[in-house]
Amino acid sequence: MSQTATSQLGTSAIAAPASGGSYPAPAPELHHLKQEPSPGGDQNTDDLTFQDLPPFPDDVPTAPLLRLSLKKLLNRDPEEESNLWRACCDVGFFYLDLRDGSPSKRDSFHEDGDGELNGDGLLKDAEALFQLGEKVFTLPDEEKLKYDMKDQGSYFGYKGLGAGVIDSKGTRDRNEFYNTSKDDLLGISKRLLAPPVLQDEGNRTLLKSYMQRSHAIVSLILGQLNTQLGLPAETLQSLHRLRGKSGDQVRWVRAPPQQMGEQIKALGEHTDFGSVTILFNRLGGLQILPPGSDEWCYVKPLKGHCVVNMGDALVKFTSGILRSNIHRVVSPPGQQGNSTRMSLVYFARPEDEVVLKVLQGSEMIDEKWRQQGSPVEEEQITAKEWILRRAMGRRAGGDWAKGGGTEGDRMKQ
Ligand SMILES: O=C(O)CCC(=O)C(=O)O
Repeated sequence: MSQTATSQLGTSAIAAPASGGSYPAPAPELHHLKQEPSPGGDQNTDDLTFQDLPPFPDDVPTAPLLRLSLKKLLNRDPEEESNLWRACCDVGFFYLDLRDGSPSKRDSFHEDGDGELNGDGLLKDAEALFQLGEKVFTLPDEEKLKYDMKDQGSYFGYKGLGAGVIDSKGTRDRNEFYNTSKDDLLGISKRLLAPPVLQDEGNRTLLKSYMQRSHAIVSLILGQLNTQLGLPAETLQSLHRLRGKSGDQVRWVRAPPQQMGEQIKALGEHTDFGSVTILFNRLGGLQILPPGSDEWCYVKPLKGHCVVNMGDALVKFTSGILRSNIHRVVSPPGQQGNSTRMSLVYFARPEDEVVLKVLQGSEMIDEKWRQQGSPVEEEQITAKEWILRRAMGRRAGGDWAKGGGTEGDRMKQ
């Protein structure tokens, strides 16, 4: 039986706007995976549900990720800061409640891009970008394919359904991507070829706002991690400046429903290439493999929240103190499986010329390095080279082995 495609925007959608060293990934003590996430107390679960979408089933395994509050982080709540640290070291994934998350007058938040720290604004931008994504993907295939820039050695632009691979056997993926570049949108690099809908100035302004607001959250998280790691002030932030040249991008990912019985993964298991990923999901399908477990668990989408995860660059910088967890995308579970799934991602990456090696100046990182027996000499690779190598290694016809990250033997396929 074939399934009918419905849009996950629903009828009442809001109209608003290796390579080298290997990093052992020990199974940490998952105290917080044994219990329900701290839900921030009092909210009604309806506030967390996308009422216009088919329900997320309650009989599938879900990852009880910690649920952190942007508001509390902005208020420098010590317990929340410690939860953030724990989540970044233990699992490398957490929910961030963006509601009511805007700074009041706070001297400590006046860095590059901080003026854009606005959780509600980011939620609104994300809503509007889900609508814009639909417009991009409903363009005719021959139009979209004009923006596949793989042959020019670029991972920006379009990737068609099945143009990527999900395993070493070369199995094709089941999703389309469109990647837009921060540097293009902020006028730091030249403008990339794009369909008229993405050249529209209103839509460029929206994308720019979303990027700045996502980047501001990334800076906040990096600042916290910098302190916890005992690195010299601003070390991590200085490697990720909003206006520094980098491979930061906004990606839409879209996967149509599958025929009944088909179980091809939309996106194969992987760790993220960069530093911090900010992800908006409405339908299920994202799964993580919790540390020390063999069971893939769904990350249930929560309204008003984004999912944040650590990428490989932070693993390399910290000698594996921070964790980039393996994840993948399968069909949405239960009744959600009839819908086309779309997600919206901001990938923050180190600036292009940053060499991905262990950072100096933190006793904690030095100690971790020593504990690992001061492993093999690190490969000298810049963020720009690393991201390109990994992205191209996951395109059909690319070099799978070169597309690997820090996951090592955590990969199942
Ligand atoms: O679609 C998702 O939920 C996750 C996307 C993802 O992992 C990626 O694009 O790397």
